[in-house]
Amino acid sequence: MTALLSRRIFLASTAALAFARPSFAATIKPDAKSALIVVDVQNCFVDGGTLPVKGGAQVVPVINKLAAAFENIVVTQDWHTPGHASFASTHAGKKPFETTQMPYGTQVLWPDHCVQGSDDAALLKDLKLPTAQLIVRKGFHKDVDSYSAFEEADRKTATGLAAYLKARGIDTVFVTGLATDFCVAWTAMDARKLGFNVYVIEDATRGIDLNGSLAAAWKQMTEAGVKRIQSGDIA
Ligand code: VGL
Ligand code: ZN
Repeated sequence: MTALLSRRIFLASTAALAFARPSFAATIKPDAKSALIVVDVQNCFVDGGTLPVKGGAQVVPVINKLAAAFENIVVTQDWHTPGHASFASTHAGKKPFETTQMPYGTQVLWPDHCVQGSDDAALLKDLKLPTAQLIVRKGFHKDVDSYSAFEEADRKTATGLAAYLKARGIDTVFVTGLATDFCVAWTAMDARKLGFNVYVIEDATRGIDLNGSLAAAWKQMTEAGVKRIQSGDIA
């Protein structure tokens, strides 16, 4: 073997070592039956918006990068009427972050947010998902909230997302976006209930954490079989 050739082999193997992933790091490769769900990455949920989630905008570069690994991408938007039932201002004497009883159960009351057609309800302009195929809007019935992208808070009215995904042969969803403990968690839990394999990509989400809601959401999701992963786990 010439000195030059052996040096080449040496360089090539060092390079291979440098780029090899440690064998214990499981990589997950989304396939044609997988969809990335990007929940509510809207102006309302970041600094300057009406219901800002701490660090909300930080999910954008993570999600933009993840998108390259997915053939199927669905985006959601919280899309409320003016005077929506989930707004504290709709209920006399109520303040944001208090609760009220609705026919469908306890409702957290929020500041007015994500009103249909407003700049506040627009997707973040830095979110770059040119290959996204569907935008699901939710929470547009004045008297019913919808944290989940699948089913409204009355637990009866479907958004149509499950039927869409099933019609397209999708069996696995990777949930990202805002907020971890509300719309992301409810979307992930409903996806499990509907029979999908479900991953939540933690570093592509941020939580509101109202009275311990973030830890509670992770506990519920984990118990329901939702897999908690990081963006680096995706090939
Ligand atoms: C959300 C509170 C109210 C969310 C939406 O996207 O997590 N949270 N509306
Ligand atoms: Zn909302």
